[in-house]
Amino acid sequence: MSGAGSPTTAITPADGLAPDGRPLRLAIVAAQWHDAVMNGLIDGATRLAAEAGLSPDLIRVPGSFELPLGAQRAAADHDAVVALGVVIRGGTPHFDYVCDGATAGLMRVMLDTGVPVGFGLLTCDDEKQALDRAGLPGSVEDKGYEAAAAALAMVRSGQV
Ligand code: DLZ
Repeated sequence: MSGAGSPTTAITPADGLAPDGRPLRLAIVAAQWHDAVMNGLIDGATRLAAEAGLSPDLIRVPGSFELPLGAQRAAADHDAVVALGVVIRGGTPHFDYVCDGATAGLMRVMLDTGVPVGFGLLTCDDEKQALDRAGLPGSVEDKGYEAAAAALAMVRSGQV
């Protein structure tokens, strides 16, 4: 899937406010595998939050397979959740099980709770693909930032 064509709407502090004027509660739920890539994703989501005037809560889970439960817990007391993880293909079908479980679980959390979950799970063939999407110096995409923007956009679209 190409990242070309992603939305370019600028984020303003108004995007961080609930209709009653209080700041939105934003959680970043982040797996702990592949440190360098994860740091880039978390920085990207945090940068987006700062542009919206928000200080997100950072919740770490062991791996991407644990993202749905982390997101479900966060959805209980946040207006939006950003789920971040990196899974890199190995030599067994394990990759597919972790990616499928995490993806289906995150969708279920979003639909069951009605709380937007930004999908920042990188599913890559190798580390270079992940670094290219991590929002780091030299990266071509910034998937943590994009996932956070999507979560806030969904909060906004539910308010109209
Ligand atoms: C086990 C595993 C493997 C092999 N690879 C990754 C990975 O690339 N990225 C990731 O986020 N997590 C990985 N994990 C850990 C699983 O997501 C999970 O944490 C463990 O299976 C324990 O439930």
